[in-house]
Amino acid sequence: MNANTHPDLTLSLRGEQSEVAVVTLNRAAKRNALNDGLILAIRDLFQNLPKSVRAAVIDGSGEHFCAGLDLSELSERDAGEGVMHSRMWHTALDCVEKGTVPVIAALHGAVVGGGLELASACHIRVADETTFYALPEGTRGIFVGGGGAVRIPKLIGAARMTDMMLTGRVYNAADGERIGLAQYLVPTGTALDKAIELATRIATNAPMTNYALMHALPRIAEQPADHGLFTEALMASIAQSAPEAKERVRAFLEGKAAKVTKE
Ligand code: 1HE
Repeated sequence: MNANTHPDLTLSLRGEQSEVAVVTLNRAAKRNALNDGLILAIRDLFQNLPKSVRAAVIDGSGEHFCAGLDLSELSERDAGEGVMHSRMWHTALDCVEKGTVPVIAALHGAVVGGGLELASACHIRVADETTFYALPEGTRGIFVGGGGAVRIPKLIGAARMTDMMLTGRVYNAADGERIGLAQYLVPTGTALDKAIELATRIATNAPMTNYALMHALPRIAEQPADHGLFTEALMASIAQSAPEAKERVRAFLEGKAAKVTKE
């Protein structure tokens, strides 16, 4: 199924049960720069994913994943409007990060500024060899405003992010994977296929396990250790009490479920 939810955003459902949503930024002529309409469309789409969807992928059409904020809209805002604009991005990218299903970013070409902020809100990043990462906000006299100040240091540390913004440093695909901007590095042109493969596998997990990974794990990371251990115990008990979890464990004990094997 294909649905145009917004002229610059396409939703396509994949898999036998339409369990994987592929969300494509479709503004290649502007390098998928994110204007207000597109950010709101991302928010609306992730708030209203079809019930069949158990995992999602975001990719970009054309030669680049995303050139970040649409700079042509920047000059129109005063300080108060700037705060509201940044908060709008926060809401939209929270719908990606803390929505209903895990989201995988399929990266190629430029992943810059707000494009890197969008990618950072996803749970897994798959990059092909053409990918490059930058935060040109530093050299454009602005600042990150789409949650990057919170999410990017969690991936690469504050020191590397500070360097990217102070010096305009650009990381290539291999170095990006080395420092933690992406978890997978794949040959040119294959990021979307790899992301769909991963999403298809993720969609077979018990939904409560996926939910716990998206919602409990990042919160536990921000709790004092003692609180984190307690939250972990509560989450573990909720997950394992689901009938589906019991069935899966029984299947393994009866020799009917896959073992863990080397790649
Ligand atoms: C844009 C944008 C944009 C391209 N806003 N229009 N982001 C940046 O500072 C990155 C700015 N973009 C670039 O550095 C380059 O465009 C790219 C490396 C991404 C791609 O280069 P290239 O040679 O493939 O494309 P191009 O010729 O530079 O751009 C094609 C068109 O897209 C051109 O418009 P045209 O009408 O002349 O054809 C560009 O003006 C347009 N375009 N990027 C508006 N970003 C929540 S806060 C987040 C803060 C930020 O994200 S700041 C960082 C913004």
